[in-house]
Amino acid sequence: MKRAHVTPLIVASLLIWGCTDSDSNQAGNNSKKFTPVVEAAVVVAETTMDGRPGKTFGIVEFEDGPHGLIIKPRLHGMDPGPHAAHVHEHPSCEPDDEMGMPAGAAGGHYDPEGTGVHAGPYGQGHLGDLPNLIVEPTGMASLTVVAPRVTVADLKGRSLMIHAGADRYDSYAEHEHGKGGMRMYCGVIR
Ligand SMILES: [Cu+2]
Repeated sequence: MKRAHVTPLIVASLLIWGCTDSDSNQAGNNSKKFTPVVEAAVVVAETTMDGRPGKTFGIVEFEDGPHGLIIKPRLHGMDPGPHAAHVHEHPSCEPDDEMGMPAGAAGGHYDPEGTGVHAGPYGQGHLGDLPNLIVEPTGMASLTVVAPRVTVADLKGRSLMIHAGADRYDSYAEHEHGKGGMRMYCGVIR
């Protein structure tokens, strides 16, 4: 009995897959609206304290989707685990010598409405709060995520910051623990 239930499900899935594939091929011939478009991309580099360009790890692509900003990392050679990711307000990954902070010139989290609240991508605080970037044990990050409140237009002329640790979206915690800690990787979004 179990087999009789499972087999039609597999067949149905294959049929749906087949339809989708042929639909998108047709759309590709007749219309541009189904063609995937990279609307912005940023090269991600290691932050440094001497201002010299750090090692690069690949790119992150962005596009506007029906449910928000689609974020597609194409990165390798990174530290495995979850990393906090934010849009920071200034287009610079230069260090702040006075604060002794790598990528300090990027400023704080992009917060055009001045909420002062670090509430994550689904909250009502910083617009620049993005989902954590997941780096696999191999050092590769390729998992696509969506940030529902932000658009490609918000990103241009700012920076993408990827921190050493995970983001707990805690406004009240010290930056080192609640928001990902050190500014480890950075790229200017043009
Ligand atoms: Cu940040």
